[in-house]
Amino acid sequence: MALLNVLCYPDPRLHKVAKPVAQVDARIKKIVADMADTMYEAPGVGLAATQVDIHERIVVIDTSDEQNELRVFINPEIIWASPEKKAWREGCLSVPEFYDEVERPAQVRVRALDLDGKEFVIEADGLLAVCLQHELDHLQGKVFVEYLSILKRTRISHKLKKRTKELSGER
Ligand code: GNR
Ligand code: NI
Repeated sequence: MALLNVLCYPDPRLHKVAKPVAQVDARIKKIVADMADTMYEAPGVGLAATQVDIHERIVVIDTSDEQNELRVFINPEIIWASPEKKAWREGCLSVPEFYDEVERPAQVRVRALDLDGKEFVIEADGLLAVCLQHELDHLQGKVFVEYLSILKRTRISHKLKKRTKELSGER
């Protein structure tokens, strides 16, 4: 088991755009395993590679109650989004202790590769749809606070900078 360091907003590395994975090989499988360990330890329902400073299109998600249904998405793309929207109270491991409502399409269809490098398509609604869109945003360098007002975002940014400073001073 290996835990990865999760970048904290407003770290500029969270805005890097991830590159597609060329081949699902042992290196990618190791990254996926470490990302899953990191997500479960947090605990979170999803993690994008961008958040652990790996700028490749890799996402892990587990929205199950028992946290025993790991889903892996390599090179994910949203191929359809419903016109119907839904607001959800979102959080992010890179924005600790802040939660706010974001409106997004209620349903999405996503195409990705699995750990065998095989293509699959899933249609999602509810938390899985929210999480997929939240993680795909991370891969584009977008954090959910960018959907909030400038005022809220500035407050969050200041508080997290202060918190990060205090945490590093205590060690
Ligand atoms: O753990 C997480 N919970 C969550 C709740 C509502 C909407 C999105 C999420 S994703 C988040 C983990 C995370 O930061 N993934 O990038
Ligand atoms: Ni997040």
